[in-house]
Amino acid sequence: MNHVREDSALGSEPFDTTLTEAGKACQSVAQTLANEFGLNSERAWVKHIGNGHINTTMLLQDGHQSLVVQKLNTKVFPEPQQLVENARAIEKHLTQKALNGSYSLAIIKHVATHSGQYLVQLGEDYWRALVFIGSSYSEDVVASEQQAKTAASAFGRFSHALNDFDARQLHHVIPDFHNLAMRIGAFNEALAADKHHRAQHCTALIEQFQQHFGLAEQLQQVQSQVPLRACHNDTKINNMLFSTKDGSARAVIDLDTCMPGNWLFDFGDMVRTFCSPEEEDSTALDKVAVRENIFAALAEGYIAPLRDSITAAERESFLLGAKVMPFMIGLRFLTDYLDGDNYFATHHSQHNLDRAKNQFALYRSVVEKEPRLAAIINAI
Ligand code: ADP
Ligand code: GN1
Ligand code: MG
Repeated sequence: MNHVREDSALGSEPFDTTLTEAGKACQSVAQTLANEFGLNSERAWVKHIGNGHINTTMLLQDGHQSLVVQKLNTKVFPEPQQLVENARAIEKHLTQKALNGSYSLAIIKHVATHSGQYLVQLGEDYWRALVFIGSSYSEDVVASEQQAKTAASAFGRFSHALNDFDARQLHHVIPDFHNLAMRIGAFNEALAADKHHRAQHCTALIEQFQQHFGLAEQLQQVQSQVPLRACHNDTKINNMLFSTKDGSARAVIDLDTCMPGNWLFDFGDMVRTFCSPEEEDSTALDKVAVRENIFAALAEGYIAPLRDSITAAERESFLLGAKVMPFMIGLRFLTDYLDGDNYFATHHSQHNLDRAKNQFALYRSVVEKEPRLAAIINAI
């Protein structure tokens, strides 16, 4: 459980004279951001929160107020302005829904600087601030059927609330984000270059992935039969905040990849991150498998709020999404491993390889259980 108490950063002494160089740099960023976003810079203090792989997320506090501040990863998001415009457009749409009583989750809101900007440039870095959603926690592994249903239902309510949002107004902040054929192309390039001579350490895994590249064609065919939707595109379990009071859903967060897409990807990413009893970088591959009871709870939770708008072809596409997501994210981890770990945050040199093996094991489990999982969806 990634649990951030509102007073947790105050446990550290703000003006510790033994600060390391990195600590001093953090302290100076804290003071500048506090100034920009209207906190008391004399008392400002930051601490890292969350387990995201892309941005650097911190809690900024001054003893009275708390804000989430994020340094945006500009290698991944080369146009941070567009990312903020997308997230703010969704924020406005959801706020409207909340006002007319049709959206009850908390909404991720951007905070403006005193001069009305939503991005602060410090050197080459871009920072933004979000309202801190207190009394909440995120999870990296789903603990129960109830939790799966709660989280999936919240993602379903989010998808439903975006049903009348014109997806075409969103910038393509990462073009081809869920284009498997393009991801296979990127993998082939990384493998041909093999810049770090790492392919020799994973020949068997490379072959296993290669044997299933036909999935890309299957996906293209199914995509031509389902509607284009405004999608979240990163519905992993730690992009959901739960209430510390009663475990109910507080908010859908991390709206950075909201773009036009298909619901099969949002469904599939939930299967990828809810169903395994192991974290996505676990090396206990014998334990990596789809928990069918969790799958059933998430399918029920997600489909219920969409019941009036989902098409038959879309419902049928969900199982393909459940296969594609672990396969595609696994392939992206493997590509990054071959490429020298330039994209995802890693903690050791095998990290992306461990994740790729884990995701392939999960993909295999979805394939093995396909008839039973299809029956579960059909029964809803
Ligand atoms: P990343 O893009 O790196 O995944 P996220 O936006 O998902 O970054 O944030 C990382 C983590 O920080 C989340 O999993 C959550 O635990 C915490 N977090 C992010 N935004 C908020 C918020 N507004 N309120 C409370 N916690 C948050
Ligand atoms: C990244 O930002 P985060 O950690 O929620 C990635 C997703 C992957 C995920 C794998 C912008 O998500 O696409 O599915 O890691 N986000 C981006 O855990 O690439
Ligand atoms: Mg995230």
